[in-house]
Amino acid sequence: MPVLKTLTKVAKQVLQSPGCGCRPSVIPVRCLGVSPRQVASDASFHSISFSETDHPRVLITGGLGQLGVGLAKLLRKRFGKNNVILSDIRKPPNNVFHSGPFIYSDILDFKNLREIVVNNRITWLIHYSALLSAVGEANVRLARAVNITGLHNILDIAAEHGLRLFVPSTIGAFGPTSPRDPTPDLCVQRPRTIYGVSKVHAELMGEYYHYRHGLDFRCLRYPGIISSDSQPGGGTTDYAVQIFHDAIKTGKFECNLKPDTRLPMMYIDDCLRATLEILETPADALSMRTYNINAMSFSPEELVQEIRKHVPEFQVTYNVDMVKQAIADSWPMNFEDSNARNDWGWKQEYDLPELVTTMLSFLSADSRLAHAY
Ligand code: AKB
Repeated sequence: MPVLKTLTKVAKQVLQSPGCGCRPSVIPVRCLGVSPRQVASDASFHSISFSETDHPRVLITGGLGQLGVGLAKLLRKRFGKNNVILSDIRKPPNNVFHSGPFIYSDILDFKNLREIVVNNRITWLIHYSALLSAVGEANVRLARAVNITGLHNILDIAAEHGLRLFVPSTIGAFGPTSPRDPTPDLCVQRPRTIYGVSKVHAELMGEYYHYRHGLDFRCLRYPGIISSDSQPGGGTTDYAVQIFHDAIKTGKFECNLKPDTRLPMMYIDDCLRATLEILETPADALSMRTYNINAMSFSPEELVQEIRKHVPEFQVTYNVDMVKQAIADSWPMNFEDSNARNDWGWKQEYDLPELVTTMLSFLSADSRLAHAY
């Protein structure tokens, strides 16, 4: 057969291979010349036999952000303390350092990452390192490096070592030309932030590696996440976390979004449970690789009203941050997540009243403790 015909046949087979997440149809990554780093050593192509009954060995990148410590806690309960390694480039606080394995890992350093994966026999990689929407706009170069170049390292390592890879995406992966109320899984995605662009890139690259190389890529588009014991860093939805701290500490809050800015939101426990659930779902139950997940949707004025049911004297003023407002105005107001509900039974436990009660009771218990010492 002429060379061109053979190549066309191989390409067709690859493009048509089912997206089942299993590895047999995989053409070894090194043959495809995806990355020169991947031909460096044959030793890195030994296949890892990971049976579903074994506990996974998990690495979490960006572990000191809003979600890493909470996810590590949940996964350690399920898979054992020493099977879940948190990593970051920052120094961990004492409680994190003493709660389980923690190591330094820089996602921009390919060799460092590969060494960690090999030495610790990692089988699942949760990739939380990223610059969020508002901070990304203030530092586009760094956001591009961390969110795009860093992701390329993660994808290559995950493909090379047969890892299950989870990368979060976000409501920020949509833009002003997407349907906003509700936003379905599949629609126009033209975000206007570097964060959003990098997340669409991550969704597409992960799916491409899945269909082309059999990478077990899994992705959830998170709403704004609200947590009591960890702070977000540089997002547009951060107001919905800070408002609880200020309500408890000072009874006053200055909001940087307009009162009627409606965005999808979720309590951290639901977010972490959804993440574990999609990671544990058998590959053949997943009809897609990137899912919206939804829990609730509210505006600052609706959140304030709910908080006032518990803190009646709570005072709120509005001082709009134009950058954040423009970002929020381009994002979904409501998320459509029927695929997640149908494919793997996703269901949130927290609605707005439950979220507010939980946040206020956690934070007031914390502040009572702080005053007691
Ligand atoms: C942000 O506001 O940038 C994040 C997000 C919604 O992805 N919290």
